[in-house]
Amino acid sequence: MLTFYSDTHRLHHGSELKDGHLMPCFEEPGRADTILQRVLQSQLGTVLPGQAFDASCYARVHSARYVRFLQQAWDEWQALGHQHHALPLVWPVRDLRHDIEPQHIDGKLGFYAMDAGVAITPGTWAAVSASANLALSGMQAVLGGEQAAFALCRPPGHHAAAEYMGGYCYLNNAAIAAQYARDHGAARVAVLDIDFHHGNGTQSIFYQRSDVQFISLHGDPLVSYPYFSGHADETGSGDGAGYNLNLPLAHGTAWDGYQVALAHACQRLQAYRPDVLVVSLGVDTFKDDPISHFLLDSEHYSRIGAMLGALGLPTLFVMEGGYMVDAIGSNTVNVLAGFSGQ
Ligand code: Q9C
Ligand code: ZN
Repeated sequence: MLTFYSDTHRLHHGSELKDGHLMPCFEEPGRADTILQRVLQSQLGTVLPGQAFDASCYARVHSARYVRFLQQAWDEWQALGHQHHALPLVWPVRDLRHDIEPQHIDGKLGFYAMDAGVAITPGTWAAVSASANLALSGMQAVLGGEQAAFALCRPPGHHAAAEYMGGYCYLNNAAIAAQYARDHGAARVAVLDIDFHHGNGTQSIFYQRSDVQFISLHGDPLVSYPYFSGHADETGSGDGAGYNLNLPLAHGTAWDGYQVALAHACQRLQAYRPDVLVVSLGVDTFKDDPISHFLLDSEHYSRIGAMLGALGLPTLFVMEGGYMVDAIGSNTVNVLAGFSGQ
């Protein structure tokens, strides 16, 4: 399997609030390093740098003004004399105004964010655009005839929607790749999201569409981030009615429960008959993950890979979360090797 990787991810490492203290984010450069190392060690296949794509490819799923905001946010922040990372601190919840974009950067940060896990740093735009380009490069390879590819994206993407960032995500790499497939000949695309957290951004982007099916297995939002999205009654609307499937799972779900839900997801994927499958691959379902609550063990990732491989679909894997840095390399590669029957 081809892997697409770029060192540019290193330019971004945000800060987040932990117990009231500003700390380096769990989502950190060492994550991609560990995964790359394991890809190389296990001889999964060739590692390629990916290529540049125009920001207009991102604007097929994000609004143009949101992409412009991401591109310019650091400069606007720095122009006010700030040196440390910018973080959103005020949000237009419920009856506050959503219809007027603020001019001040403090207002824009809240306007375009769902939480405070998305610092803007000097290298954020370089890193997030390089990350999206890896997903696009991977999709290009799959459309070109590769049975599967792995986009080693960092920062991740699945919490980012058309006009907001959140949960360490800025550009929605999986959605950008899925849309690219639609724009280049695929009639139907499915996105299967197996990150521990609900892929609210991807769901939101495709919620009213029948040409992209979205299926997510995740921690029940009653007790897990992102809390405000991911319930089973979110099934799509308009043309998209019936094309969104959420499988929220209880706190403490282990392989026996997980496997049943994944088998159900696979049945629904088969029934949809997509031309291409995008897998939002998070390994924060691991038993020792520091911010999640499932109990999967390393061998289960091989089983997940085998179940996905049995679908026989051209597949792009897009890296999402996973924070137990010592284990995410082997767990990720177990999925990919399991898929390939290795
Ligand atoms: N104390 C992804 O896995 N914060 N994002 C959780 C932990 C947000 C995770 C709080 C977690 C976002 C891509
Ligand atoms: Zn996650």
